[in-house]
Amino acid sequence: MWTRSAASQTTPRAFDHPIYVTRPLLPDFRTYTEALSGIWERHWLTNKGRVHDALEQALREHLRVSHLSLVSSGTAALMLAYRALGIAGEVITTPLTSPATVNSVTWCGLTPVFADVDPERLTLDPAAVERAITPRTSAIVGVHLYGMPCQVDSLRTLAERHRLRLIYDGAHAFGTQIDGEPVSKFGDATILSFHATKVFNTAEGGAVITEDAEIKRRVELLRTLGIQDEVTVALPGINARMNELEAALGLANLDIVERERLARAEIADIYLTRLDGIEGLRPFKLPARVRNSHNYFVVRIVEGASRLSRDDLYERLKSFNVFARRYFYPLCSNFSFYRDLPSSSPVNVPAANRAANEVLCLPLYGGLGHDAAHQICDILEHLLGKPDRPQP
Ligand code: T4K
Repeated sequence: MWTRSAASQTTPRAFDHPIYVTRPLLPDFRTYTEALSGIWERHWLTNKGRVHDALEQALREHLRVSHLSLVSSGTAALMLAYRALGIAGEVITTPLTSPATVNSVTWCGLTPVFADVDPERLTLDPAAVERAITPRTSAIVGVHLYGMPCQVDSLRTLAERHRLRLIYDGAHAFGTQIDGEPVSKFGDATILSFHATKVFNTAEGGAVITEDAEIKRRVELLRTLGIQDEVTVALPGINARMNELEAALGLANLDIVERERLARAEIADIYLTRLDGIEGLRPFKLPARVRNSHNYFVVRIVEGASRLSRDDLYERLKSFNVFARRYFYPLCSNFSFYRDLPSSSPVNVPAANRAANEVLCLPLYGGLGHDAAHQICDILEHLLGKPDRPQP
């Protein structure tokens, strides 16, 4: 059991260097440069290179999915998925997400319609989705936010009943499983982001996953300008390719990603144990049946119940050199270019508005180390008060 350090009795010390919300996973430098030497020898840099294809295959096996197509980013993956599925008209989605989820809808000439989230899970509330369906609705885009899976059974039933396409933004859910089932098996397609800040990264990159061979075929045409062969352009595609340098980073990172996930799990355990009982601070926990991607460690600072507001805490942490993040504040429905949509009214999305004002992501990455995690807990105790629970 953790015994409180002497440091927490007085003002804890600040870090002597900035501690960010995350730090990209990187392989041993030599491992990466050795992979690069093959690329140099082959003089093959992009357009479905050998390393690219090897990474696709390795990820298919790692994630246990039928089809996985690498692309240049999670945002591109979303756009290609909407296009490949022939989505038109209105798309129901959550406002509590990265701008990528919603802006990609807009970039495809579609109209986002916001539905509220479940107040505890913070993923789309199926009842709110049902209320948002109109004759113009063609798809639902759910986000497995912070690795919390959407209510996949209810959303599937809803999508089938109303003949809607179902797409999941799994940018935070690399390797997430529900009862041992890969989360990317649900829906017509799932997208992943391999941005530097994701638990598995290729610096920039992403993927579209599907069980449907025709969707995969269309995604792969669309990611490469629609070019089928030298004289046939079959679809109005864009350039959303992943290059060999990124794919090589991915292959090397894939070897160490499970070790990283476990190291993050240990840090998450320290946070959970130490922060339990701090007044007004509620850790965001995934159900036991979910295998956690550990992309983020999220707490909610409950308005009125905590000694500091979420925003004051966020600022005070900076004075200790701790740079937590308020993902996803401001809420997408409050952006200047979305707030006039009828579905953006705070009355329509109250749980999302509340969460956007309460959520704080604490630093989480394997290299953070246990001592630093304890030091962050000391700082939080100092700022918010000691846990209200029996002391050892
Ligand atoms: N769907 C969802 C639900 C998403 O969250 C995202 C992306 C997407 C879709 C789209 O995927 P991509 O198209 O991006 O592949 C970051 C990422 O840029 C973004 O990928 C991510 N979500 C979002 C949640 O976070 P910022 O603005 O927070 O990034 P930044 O640069 O402030 O980085 C955060 C911290 O990480 C920094 O304070 C320091 C550290 N860092 C960052 C980078 C890039 C490093 O130490 N090294 C680095 O190279 O957006």
